[in-house]
Amino acid sequence: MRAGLAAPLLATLALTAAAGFSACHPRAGPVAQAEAPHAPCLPPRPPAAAAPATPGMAHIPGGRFVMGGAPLLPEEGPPRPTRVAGFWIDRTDVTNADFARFVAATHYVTVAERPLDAKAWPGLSPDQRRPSGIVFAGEGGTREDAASRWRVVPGADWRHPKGPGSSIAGRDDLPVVQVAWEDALAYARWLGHDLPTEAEWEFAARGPRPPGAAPTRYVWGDQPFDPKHPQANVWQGVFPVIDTGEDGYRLAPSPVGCFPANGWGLYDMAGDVWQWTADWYRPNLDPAGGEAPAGPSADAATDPRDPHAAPRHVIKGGSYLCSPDYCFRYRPAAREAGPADSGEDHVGFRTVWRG
Ligand SMILES: [Ca+2]
Repeated sequence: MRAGLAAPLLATLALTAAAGFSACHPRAGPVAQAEAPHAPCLPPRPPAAAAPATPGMAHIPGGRFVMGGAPLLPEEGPPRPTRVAGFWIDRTDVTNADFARFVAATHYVTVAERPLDAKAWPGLSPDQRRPSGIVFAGEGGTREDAASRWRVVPGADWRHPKGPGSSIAGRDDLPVVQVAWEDALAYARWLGHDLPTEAEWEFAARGPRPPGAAPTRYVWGDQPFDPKHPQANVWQGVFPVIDTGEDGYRLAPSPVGCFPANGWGLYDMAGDVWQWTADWYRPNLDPAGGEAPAGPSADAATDPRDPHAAPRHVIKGGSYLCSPDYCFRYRPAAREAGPADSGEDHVGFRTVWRG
C-alpha cells in the first residue's frame, strides 16, 4: 500500500517478512535497477478484443478439482473439493502493449499515477502523497529486514515500472505491472471481461487432469524447479542476497510466453508476476465454500498479519522474486494478499470472460 509510509503499518513489515512476502513498504526513494529490453518469446499475436470475441484466450471447460493443498504454507489449505463453471481466460498476462491500447482508448489514469487524497491521509505530507508505486529495492539485506527491500518510489507507474529512470520502451511483450486491483478490473471491464475468481485461476493453472488424478505440486507436474531446464521465471540463489538469473531473467519479469505453457495453453501461471484475482483475501479456504466459490465478502476479508490494513485481494502465481528457499509461492495452491490500492513492480493480471 502506498500509504505504507504511515507509522502503524511499519509493524506489518516484520510479519510479512516472516511470511516471505512484503505487502507494505516504508521507504521512499529512488531505486537504481536497469530495465533491459527483452526480445519477445511468442510470435505476434492479435490484440485483445471485446467480448464475445476471444483472440488470445483459451476456453476452460468447467469441472471439479481439489483447490488448495495440504498446506506447505499456512494460508493455502485445507484442500477443498471445488467446482467451477466453464470460462475463457487470457493465454498470457496482460502486456504493456495491451494496457497501452486501453489507456489510449480510454485515457484511464492508474492508481499509481494519482496523488493520495489529502482528506483520506491527513497525516501525510504533500511529498508523501505524490503519485508513486512500490518497487523492489534490489539484492541485499536480510530476509527479516523487509523495510530495506521495498521502496515507495514517486513516479513509479506502469510506464516507469521502477521509477522515473525506467521505461517500458522495447518491452511491449512484458506483463504490465504497477497496476492496482482497480486498474486491472477497469481494463477487464473495458473488454467486457472480468478478473478470475481465485478458484477459476487455480483450476486454469492446474491444467487438464484425468478424472481422479492427484493434484500436482506445480503447474508443470511434481518435479522441483530445475535451473538447467527452467519451467518458469523465478529467483535462483539465496533470497534476497543474489538472484543468479539462471532462468535467463535476473531481477526482472520476462516477456510473456517464454516458458512452456500448461495443458490448456496458458503461459506463466507460475512465476514472472503475481496475478490479481477477484476474490477478497482471508487466510485459508472455507471448507464449505467449494461450489463455484467467489471468496469472502469485503467485510469478511482479513489478513491477520496486518489486521488494521484495508481489505486485500488474493493474488496468485508467485513472481520472479520467489525462490525455492523463500516465498515458494509459484505453486497453484499458493496464495497471497495483495494491497488493492497499490501498484507494484511484481504484480500483473489476466482476464476472464464467462460467456
Ligand atoms: Ca528469474
